[in-house]
Amino acid sequence: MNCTKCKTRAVIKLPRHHAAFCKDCFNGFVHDQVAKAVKSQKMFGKEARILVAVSGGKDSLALWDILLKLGYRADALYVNLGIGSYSERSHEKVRRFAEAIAAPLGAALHTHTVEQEEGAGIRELAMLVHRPTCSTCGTIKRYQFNRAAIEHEYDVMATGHNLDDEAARLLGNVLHWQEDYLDKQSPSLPASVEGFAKKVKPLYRLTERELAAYCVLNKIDYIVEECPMAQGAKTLLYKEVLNRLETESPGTKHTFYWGFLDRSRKETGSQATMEQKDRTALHPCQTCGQPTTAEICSYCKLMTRAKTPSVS
Ligand code: Q46
Ligand code: ZN
Repeated sequence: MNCTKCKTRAVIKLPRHHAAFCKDCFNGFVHDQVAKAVKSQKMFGKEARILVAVSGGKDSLALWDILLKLGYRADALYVNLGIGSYSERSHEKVRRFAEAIAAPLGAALHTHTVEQEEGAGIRELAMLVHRPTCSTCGTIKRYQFNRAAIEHEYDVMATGHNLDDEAARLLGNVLHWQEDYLDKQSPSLPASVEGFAKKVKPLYRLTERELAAYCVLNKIDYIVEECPMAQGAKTLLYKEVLNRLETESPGTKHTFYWGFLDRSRKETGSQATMEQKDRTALHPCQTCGQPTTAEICSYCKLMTRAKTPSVS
């Protein structure tokens, strides 16, 4: 099997693109896909200061690497959730990447430690507030990423969501006809209100397999296992189903997700109005000042509940 572009020996085959690539041409392909995503979704310009949300997994570390290689000013934030040895190991991967690859390119790593800042690890906090671990985790991560982006004056926050993540999320939203979520499922969410960072997903054109290959070929050491709390999550089932369809019929995931993006772009008028409505309903939280639709934001409510001793 030879590289479709330069005809030397290929190291990876991409059936959905009817192509095979050698290492250099594959890196070029990955970088092109990210550059196209950034341009077509108007994510950020060359001068923007970007904050990448890193977890130690392949997607977020690949994203940080690609943005730096493309010449962007990208720092990162790692949130240590305090999930035993999983968090220790993922933190170590991020630290090593930051020291060996990011720092020499002038990029910095910020770290937020949940046990230190919120007083307990994510599982203990979830038990204290009687909520599922992942929803507690989502509230804390969203809050801390937005806060870090605003406090350190980043123009945009980037996450490592890939095509598999977005297609699985779309499938879940369609299966349950969650129209509100469908309206907000976009690779680029603007910051139309002060105190709310713009959010982008520059990897939405690349699959999990392509990002894993990018890390392996470029010797980016990442944590292979999923967060232990992800076990049994519906998203994993949707990904499995989409992978079966992809094997039978290459290109299914991108036709599904990009078709959705094309259709929602045609309705941008109504979508922009909805977003506007959503954002204008926001005002500063009375406790912390971050944007919220209620008087007190969900993070402050969560922290108040966690600190209030329960009466049994
Ligand atoms: S990190 Fe957090 Fe995920 Fe782990 S606790 Fe759940 S939400 S599974 S992306
Ligand atoms: Zn608040």
